[in-house]
Amino acid sequence: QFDTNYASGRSGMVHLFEWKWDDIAAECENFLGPNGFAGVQVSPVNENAVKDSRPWWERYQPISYKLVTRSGNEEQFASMTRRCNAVGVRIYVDVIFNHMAANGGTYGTGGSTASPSSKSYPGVPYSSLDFNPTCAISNYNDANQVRNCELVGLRDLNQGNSYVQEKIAEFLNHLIDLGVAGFRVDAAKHMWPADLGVIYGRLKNLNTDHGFSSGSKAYIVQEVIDMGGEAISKSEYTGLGAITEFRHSDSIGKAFRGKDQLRYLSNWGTAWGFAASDRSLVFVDNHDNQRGHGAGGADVLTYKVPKQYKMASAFMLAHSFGTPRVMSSFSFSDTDQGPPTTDGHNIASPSFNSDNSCSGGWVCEHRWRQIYNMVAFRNAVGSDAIQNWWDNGSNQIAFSRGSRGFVAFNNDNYDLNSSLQTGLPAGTYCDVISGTKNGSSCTGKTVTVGSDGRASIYLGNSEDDGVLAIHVNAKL
Ligand code: ARE
Ligand code: CA
Repeated sequence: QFDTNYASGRSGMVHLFEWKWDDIAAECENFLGPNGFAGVQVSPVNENAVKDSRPWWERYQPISYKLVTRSGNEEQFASMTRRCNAVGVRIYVDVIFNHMAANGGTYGTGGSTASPSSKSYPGVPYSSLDFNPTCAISNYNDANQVRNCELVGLRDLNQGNSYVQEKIAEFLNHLIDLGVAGFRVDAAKHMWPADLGVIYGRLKNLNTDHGFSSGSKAYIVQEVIDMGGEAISKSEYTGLGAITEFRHSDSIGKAFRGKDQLRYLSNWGTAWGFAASDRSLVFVDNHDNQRGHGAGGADVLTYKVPKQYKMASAFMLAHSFGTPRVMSSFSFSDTDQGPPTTDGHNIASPSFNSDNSCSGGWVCEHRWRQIYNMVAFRNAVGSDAIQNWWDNGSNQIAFSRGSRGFVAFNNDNYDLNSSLQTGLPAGTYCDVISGTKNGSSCTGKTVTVGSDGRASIYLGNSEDDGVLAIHVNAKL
């Protein structure tokens, strides 16, 4: 099912990677709700194996379906969904049911014990009968192996088994009862589409007590990495729901790193090999490929390359293609490193600076003006089509969204200085990249649109941000 269940007038999902439930609830009320964000992808909610060094990836090793993790317990989770839904922000849970913890994962964040070496997880309970025979995935050209063997040693559940199906459906339905709007299905590529169909078919409608209209179904985005050249293709999954479109991450990274000219982005979308717009969850980076895990490779842009990252994020949010997800990271130098903690174990809360940005080890890309103001841009332009495409024949491009918004990019090593058709009504607009509209004034650059819709657009190549954006709600 691929309707996001967003509240009307909102867009933009943010992945608050490793945040605690209480902090997410406050973020919905204080920042995401007021700034027009539509949803939050949260880190895994169910009990995971505790690893001594507390790496971020321990959360991808389930021990049971009890809702106790370093992010909080069930009561805190329930309070978060209630508080976020109350301000129009939906919650999407990263659910892991391809596998259980690998060898070494003997106790969990909720106090359960397990014996992965004998495939015993009493917290569910699962026994060896519920798993596929032990074998390792080494060949992605063999679909049977990818689905029936173990991903990096993680004990592989058999989703064809009716008891396993029942336990998974119970887990997901419990989350639906608690008010979630959908799921990110981890490692979906490693499960048979037919088995997923059975499991999704058992899901309840969303909980109307949380403001969902009756008959609403969970949004499902399946993690299927398909860069081409392997046995498994995303088209096997797009009938069931949306997929994570990794080619978008790869292509947008290459473009804004200057490995592809920006003028080629004029046909951005399925012509680039992406799945259909409503089946594509799109992102610049995700929690894996920002640190060299998963797929996307060296060209993926992250917060570590801020100018290009902001340009790529602005392009993704300004463009009509796909359902965009903004990554919100903690800063890291070591790729295994977990989130900021108070004592090596308990996750620390973010703190906030007067310019909205975060401190305390949290990067909070979603609190960068250039990013949250583009969520507002996206909400302002709605479903208006891309029009007035312009490029200079290389890396300067611009387009409008109907007559509601206009955006320009300069990735050349010389200034952009042109009179361009913005599609907008005459008036003076605040550039929401260099500043913010504040009452009747603008803290950044202004752009004057003439009665013919044209404006003189200047974007110096040495400016902090290589993008300029104006929209009808930022008219002065
Ligand atoms: C950790 C250790 C391993 C150890 C294992 C078991 O790092 O050394 O063997 O534990 O003890 C995350 C981390 C893993 C971590 C795991 C469990 O990334 O490093 O293992 O948690 O703690 C494939 C999958 C795709 C997967 C990526 C990472 O297809 O589903 O690999 N992504 C999801 C999550 C991850 C998570 C898991 C799955 C597991 O987003 O965060 O792993 O739940 C080609 C293929 C891709 C393949 C890619 C990389 O591109 O097309 O399909 O992605 O190569 O192999
Ligand atoms: Ca599997």
